[in-house]
Amino acid sequence: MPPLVMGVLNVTPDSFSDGGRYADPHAAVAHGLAMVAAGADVVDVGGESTRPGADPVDEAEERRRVLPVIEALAHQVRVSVDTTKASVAEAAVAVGATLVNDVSASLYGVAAASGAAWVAMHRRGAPATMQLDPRYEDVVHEVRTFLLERADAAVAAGVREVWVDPGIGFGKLAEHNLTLLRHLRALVETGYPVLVGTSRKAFLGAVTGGAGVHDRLDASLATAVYAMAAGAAMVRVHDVAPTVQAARLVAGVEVAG
Ligand code: HH2
Repeated sequence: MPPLVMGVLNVTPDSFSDGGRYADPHAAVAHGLAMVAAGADVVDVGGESTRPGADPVDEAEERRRVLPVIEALAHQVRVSVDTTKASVAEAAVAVGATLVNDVSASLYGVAAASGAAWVAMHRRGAPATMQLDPRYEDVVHEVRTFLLERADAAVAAGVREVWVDPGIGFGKLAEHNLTLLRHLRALVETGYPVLVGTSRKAFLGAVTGGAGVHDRLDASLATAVYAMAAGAAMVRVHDVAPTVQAARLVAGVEVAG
């Protein structure tokens, strides 16, 4: 089985790479269906940007943005909801989402109560300040320890499907992101399936010598392949079609004699 591909669907005016493109629900559903046609295994619907410095969104507005889109897509594909708010996660599961993608790593109670799966992502600090001066003694150890503790707590609470995600770009410098990718196996070895999101992120620009946000496809694919070859079970991406090809290639290499 190739690694899974999660397509990003931001129903927001201000996400870092596609903000405003899918703020209208019809445009959002159409883009979600296009990602399904391109081979997405999961569509990740978010109504609040997590980019550094983003403005918070209130609960009612976030629900208004994501629920119609989730409801329309959930018949066609597995849908995750990208949220840090319990009420939004609950409402999303009620209209068909089966995975709570939780960058705050705090909502496993919602997953346990509703039977949904849960992604615990590591981040350091809040979006407004997380990139100011992130420091780690040992980033791999700290991220792994945090995620294991959260994942084990979720299992103990009764969540049946728990994912872990190193949170590339969330309170991390380029060097931290690269170190986490290099040592991704330390997360894979926990036994929890690993999700990785590098798509179009700022460190790709830094490493490639300045590629702008819409000029990072090649670097995004390179990191997705790196992560999948290291054992990531799912990658979260904006560009689904080329990533599906890359995932099939990785799977083909892995079964080759
Ligand atoms: N990255 C973003 C948002 N959600 N969830 C997981 N599990 N892992 C990630 O790496 C991750 C995530 C940021 O990307 P994007 O959704 O494109 O932008 P924004 O947060 O500005 O909407």
